[in-house]
Amino acid sequence: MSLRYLSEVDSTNSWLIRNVAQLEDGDAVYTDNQTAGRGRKGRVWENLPGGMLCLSMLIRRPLADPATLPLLSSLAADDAVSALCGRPGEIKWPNDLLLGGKKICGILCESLQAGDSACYITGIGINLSQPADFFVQRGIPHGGSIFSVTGVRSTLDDAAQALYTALNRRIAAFAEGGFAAIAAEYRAACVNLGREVWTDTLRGVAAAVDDAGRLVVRTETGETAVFTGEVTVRGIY
Ligand code: BT5
Repeated sequence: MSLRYLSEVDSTNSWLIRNVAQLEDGDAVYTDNQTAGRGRKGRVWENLPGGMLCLSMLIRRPLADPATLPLLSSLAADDAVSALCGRPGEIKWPNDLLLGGKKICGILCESLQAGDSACYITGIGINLSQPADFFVQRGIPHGGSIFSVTGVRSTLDDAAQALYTALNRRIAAFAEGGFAAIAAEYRAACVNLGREVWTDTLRGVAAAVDDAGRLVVRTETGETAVFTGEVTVRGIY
């Protein structure tokens, strides 16, 4: 298990995928200069050299519930943000982390086959020090950094250490118990509950996050549990 700094890399997730054969469970890399950061579904994760933490960790142990690794990751990112600026974030189900209503963190989890076994990567970007106009210029006015929201400056190494510690602290219980092992803390940090939400196919009120990590949406016709990443929450940004 090791945490390694890279001065520049296309994507920390891609670096782990390329080097998986030489890596062990818990190995992680981080940078503050990611030149081709990836979001979900081919979207771009915007980079400002020196302004953000990009960290990816390889998980080679079996996971009871790999589909909820993004939810676990958002809780670990929240731990790190709280440690860095003294203020907890707000998790927007399933895995966006907001601070003061701004998206300060993005998470991309991937799975791959290494030899006979499946392994997983959690890749986490935390905006540390970009000014507010960085987000406006890049067309992401709902984005923010710890600095732009709270005025607190954190160093890259402190942020990487805080996130790596949080991931390691949480991963054992999660690997064995799945989402149920972290459900209570996740629910306490989740801001969707009680709010109006909609997906492509339904509209209602977020009533709960169940023990499988699904968002339970109450509609006029009853309750439906959804496990799709694309949920819009009214009035959250
Ligand atoms: C994400 O995708 O939010 C996942 C981002 C994961 C980045 C990490 S960094 C370490 C690791 N290595 C990688 O290559 N990736 C991971 P998604 O939910 O699809 O959101 C993408 C959207 O977020 C974009 O379309 C923008 O609207 C917005 N966005 C892009 N860059 C941003 C930034 N720096 N801060 C806030 N929002 C951003």
